[in-house]
Amino acid sequence: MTYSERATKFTNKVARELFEIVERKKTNLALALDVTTKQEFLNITDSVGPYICCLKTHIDILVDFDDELIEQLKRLQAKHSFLIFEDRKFADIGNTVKHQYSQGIYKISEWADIIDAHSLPGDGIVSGLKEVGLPLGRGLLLLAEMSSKGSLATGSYTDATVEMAQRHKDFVIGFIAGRKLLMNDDFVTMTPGVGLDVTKDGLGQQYRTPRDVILESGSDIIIVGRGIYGSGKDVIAEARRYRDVGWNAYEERIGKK
Ligand code: UP6
Repeated sequence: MTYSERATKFTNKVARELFEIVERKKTNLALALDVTTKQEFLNITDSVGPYICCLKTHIDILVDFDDELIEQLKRLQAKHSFLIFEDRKFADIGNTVKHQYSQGIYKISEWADIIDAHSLPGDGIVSGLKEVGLPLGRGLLLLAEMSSKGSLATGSYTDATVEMAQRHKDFVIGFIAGRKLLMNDDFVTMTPGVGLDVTKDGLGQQYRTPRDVILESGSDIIIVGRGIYGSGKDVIAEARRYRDVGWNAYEERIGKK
């Protein structure tokens, strides 16, 4: 199915919006922006904004975070039209994650369209996040697999994560995983660990190509970080390159190429 056909199937508003943006901007690229200063964060977001459907943040790595940053980020979101995914990887009991999601310095629920969580603690983590996020129209991804070497999220852990998602279809929009995990098209699959030039970093990250991820493995969205903004890279040229390779792989998958 095409992204726009998929969009109509979702009951969750964020999942629908994500695929509508993908189809409108013709990009299945999410940028993983792991920089540590506001200036770099905003500059790169503004440059790459036209080529992405989603901006993935680790807001807690910014050394100079303040509330103004969130206002500036929202302005860039309105300018370029992308969803914001805070990659917080929640992993605690329901009552704790509820506070981590809505309180503290970052007040993630106020600005992040999408968040993610480990399934490790059991269903309570989803229920806790859902109490905060569902009334706000947000969506949750469960980490069913990880891209790093030696990841323990495999086999029965992955299967149980898929079952957990199916029990919470109103709020869980999909998975962080290396491949499409269910034959039906009810969930979004987003895949990190994507790169065209290198196969690993020095700390356990493993890279696959957009073609492998989208065409061979049936994922929906490629998440690319250092492949775009790594040292010496032209961020706009790289973003266009990943957008093009990702989109071509999709067109090939649906038989348009
Ligand atoms: N990420 C992974 N692998 C996972 C889950 N999340 O790499 O299984 C996240 C990292 C980082 C991004 O936290 O933000 O995706 C990958 O960045 P990179 O392309 O620079 O390696």
